[in-house]
Amino acid sequence: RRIVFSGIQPTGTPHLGNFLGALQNWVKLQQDASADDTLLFSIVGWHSLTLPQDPKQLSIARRDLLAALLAIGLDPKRSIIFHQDENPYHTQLSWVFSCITPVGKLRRMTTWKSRLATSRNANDESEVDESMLNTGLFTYPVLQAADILLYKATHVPVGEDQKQHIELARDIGDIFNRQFRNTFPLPEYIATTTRRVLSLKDPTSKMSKSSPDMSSRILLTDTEKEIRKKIRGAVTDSTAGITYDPVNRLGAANLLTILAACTEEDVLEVAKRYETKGHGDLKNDVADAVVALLEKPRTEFERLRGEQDYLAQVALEGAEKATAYSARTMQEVRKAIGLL
Ligand code: AQP
Repeated sequence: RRIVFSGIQPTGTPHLGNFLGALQNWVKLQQDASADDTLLFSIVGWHSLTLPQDPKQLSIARRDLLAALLAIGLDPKRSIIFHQDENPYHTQLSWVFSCITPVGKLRRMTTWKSRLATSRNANDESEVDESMLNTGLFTYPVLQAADILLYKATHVPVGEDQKQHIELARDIGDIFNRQFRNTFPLPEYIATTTRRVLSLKDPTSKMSKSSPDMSSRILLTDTEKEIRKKIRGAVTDSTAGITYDPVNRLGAANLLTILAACTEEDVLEVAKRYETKGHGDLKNDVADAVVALLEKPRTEFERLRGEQDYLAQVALEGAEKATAYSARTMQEVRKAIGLL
């Protein structure tokens, strides 16, 4: 019996990277699930606070994200779809875990290291300066471990950038099990077939919701015109012919990755078809494939956005189910640690 858990931050409209790297896989898992399996998909509001958010925009993004999750095909009758911040046990368990997680483990997280790398000391450029970074940025992998283990999840489908955090969740579960009582199964990471989708404007970094450059990402809500324009403007190189070279030709490799993911083919097979073609041909075909892929989610999203009462009802029921489901784990934890 599988218990699947995953989350997404309400830091903006989900993009093609979120969709191909994670969300599409959630829908597949839902389709393939057996009657005994439990699926939990969460909008992780608490996590979004690790970076500054405009409260008004956050509130809208949070609601829209629920509409987007339903629009791609997640079904509240089959999966528990809920706001993490509406189940109080996440932060409670996170605190318990904070108290058994060595600081050294968090310092090894590549997400933290890359944050540090961008935070240089104002007086000495070669020195990193932790003092300007908030504590949440450092400890959010602990909250993520709590998100997962609260439901005793066995499988966690996330993008490859999150793999290390799942390993940390296993470590934390293991520490708890040894120190107190065997409570948590150790969750497994479920990989997606799609590699990281990269920014269309700077293919050395991933496509991201919080990049200020809107043309760097394709939103689930983009119109056909917007999708075509963004793909036409994607950064590629000036070498003739197309090859899949994810080291030296990042822009073209990213477009090939996207096309292969849309058509569910092997990226090298796709690349072969473009050996003698130009970037323009590739971009046209990528645009066609992305337009076709996102058409249904986009229209469904627009429809659901007009159904605010329905969305509120889904959120309420999701939060009730998630809270009820996890209450038992929290009781077990409290008993194990002596706070009952
Ligand atoms: N570019 C990407 N390619 C493949 N997968 C991706 N994911 C994110 N970006 C890519 C996967 O999407 C899921 C949800 O991500 P998240 O909302 O929890 O936050 P994130 O990983 O930090 O994604 P963003 O879009 O870059 O958000 P911001 O800008 O807010 O940080 C995860 O499973 C992630 O792996």
